[in-house]
Amino acid sequence: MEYSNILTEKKDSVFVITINRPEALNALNEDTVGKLEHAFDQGLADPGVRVIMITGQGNKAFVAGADINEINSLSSVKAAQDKSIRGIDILFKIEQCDKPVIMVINGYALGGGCELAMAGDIRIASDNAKFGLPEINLGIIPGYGGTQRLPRLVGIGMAKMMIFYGMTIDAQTALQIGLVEKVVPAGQLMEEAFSLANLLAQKPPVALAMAKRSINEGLEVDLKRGCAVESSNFAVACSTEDRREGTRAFLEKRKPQFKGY
Ligand code: CO8
Repeated sequence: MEYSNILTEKKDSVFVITINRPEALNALNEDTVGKLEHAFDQGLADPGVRVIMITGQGNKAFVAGADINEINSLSSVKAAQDKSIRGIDILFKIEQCDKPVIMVINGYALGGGCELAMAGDIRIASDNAKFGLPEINLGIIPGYGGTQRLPRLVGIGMAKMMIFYGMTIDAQTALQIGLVEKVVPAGQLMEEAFSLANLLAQKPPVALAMAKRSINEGLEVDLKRGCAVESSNFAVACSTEDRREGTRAFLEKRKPQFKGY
């Protein structure tokens, strides 16, 4: 399904979702959030989709945050909390799904945009991208999980610096502190993102899903329980035909042909 503010495209086994409100620097209003979830569900449900990419339209912004007009007109404490919980739930869906999600950050990733980016598995950014959680300057705090995911990614001190001061940092700094995994020239962003996605699409999907679950779930518990989570997921990966194929291919000194089960 196509919407004006969310575009989707399937290229082989990669599903690309583009947030398309360039006139508002792709800010997430309620309508866009709902359609983003719908598009994401579409990618998840399609068995031919191995990797999901999320990006922003144009060359200026990934997402410049939640829509400030809507935050300005929030009418009650409950409305604010509901709005925050709705966004948080969608970002959990993105973070916890079994398919790898690559965030392709083509410009400003501020506030809710930075929070969206942090819910992905891998972040690749153009060299003109800028990151920050500037909510403090609006008299609020991050509300889509930013106070939780930023310190997990970059450490407590840097997260407090960025959130307390509402700092904006450039792509190279984001790379240095671990907020993104790769920075490329703006003109090469999509090409590089597809090359990352296509490599992932060739990996055995059950093993990928088990690796993703193990890392995500393991980070929420102590080391011993995390290793138990890994062990169960290891067993699931071992039950696949792809395990037989991967190990056989190694022994036969050839490239594996993974089937996806
Ligand atoms: N919301 C609504 N409109 C926006 C937003 C936004 N977040 N960001 C930009 N726009 C609009 C501008 O109002 C402007 O519209 P118009 O042309 O009609 O005046 C248009 O986009 C272009 O923006 P600028 O003219 O400001 O472009 P500049 O190049 O001068 O500046 C910036 C670019 C620096 C990115 C600037 O637009 C900016 O600072 N934007 C706001 C960034 C921000 O504060 N983001 C955080 C928002 S709050 C948030 O995300 C909370 C998340 C959790 C919410 C939980 C529940 C709601």
